[in-house]
Amino acid sequence: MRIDILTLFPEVFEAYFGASIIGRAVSSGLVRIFYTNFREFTDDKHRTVDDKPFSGGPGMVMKCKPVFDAVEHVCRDATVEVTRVLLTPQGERLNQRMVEELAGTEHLVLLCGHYEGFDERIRQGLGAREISIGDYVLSGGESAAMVVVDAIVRLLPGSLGDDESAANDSFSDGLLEHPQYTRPRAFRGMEVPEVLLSGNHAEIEAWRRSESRKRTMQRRPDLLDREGDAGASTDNQ
Ligand code: 9D3
Repeated sequence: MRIDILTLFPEVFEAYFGASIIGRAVSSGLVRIFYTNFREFTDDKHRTVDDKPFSGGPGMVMKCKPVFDAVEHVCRDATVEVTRVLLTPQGERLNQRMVEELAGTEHLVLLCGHYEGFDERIRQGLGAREISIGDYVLSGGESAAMVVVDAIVRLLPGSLGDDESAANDSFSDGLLEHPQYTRPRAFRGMEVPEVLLSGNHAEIEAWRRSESRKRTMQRRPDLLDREGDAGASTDNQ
């Protein structure tokens, strides 16, 4: 899979994408990630990527030209279908079903905005899918792009070690994860539940399922409402 990240701040991706699961996926060639700075596609002395909104108002707006040119640049040799994603607070809210869809694409272009947003003609002309990662205000699309890439890359076959298998993930069965413990058996007076020390695997499994349900009921009843529906495990997160 190829991922292009278009941004004014390419350097912010280095540390996170160099480490852990993503770093390993990049090193092993499972995913290639390229960074392109919109500023490379300006031609004025000040390398201007933003401008004042027509008819006034607060903030600045990302200009069309550097954005269109950057997208065309990274798509120029594409032999496969390219999926374009605009990260914006007005987008469709990201969930695991969308992540799975994106993980199935061959070439993804992620556009990170800054300032108050993109000139509307970027939405119009680019044929991009618009994605938000949730209902809170970020200062730009970069951290959202990291979230999207992280969620995608761990789904790529061969990305996770056997110990990290995605099949057991909280959201793949639509319930929150059960409590987990490691040594020691007692810490500051807090004990590990007896059942987990019993060695009775059927009983342990039943305990875990019941704890999962209890925790989901308390914290995320919205997830339980959809259980049994087609696609319940993924389309509501
Ligand atoms: C005052 C209007 N604001 C819209 C809510 C302006 C605005 C705030 C923050 C415009 C852009 C941004 C920067 N945010 C993103 O680029 C962004 C984002 C987010 O803020 N929340 C959740 N998902 C995303 S994806 C990109």
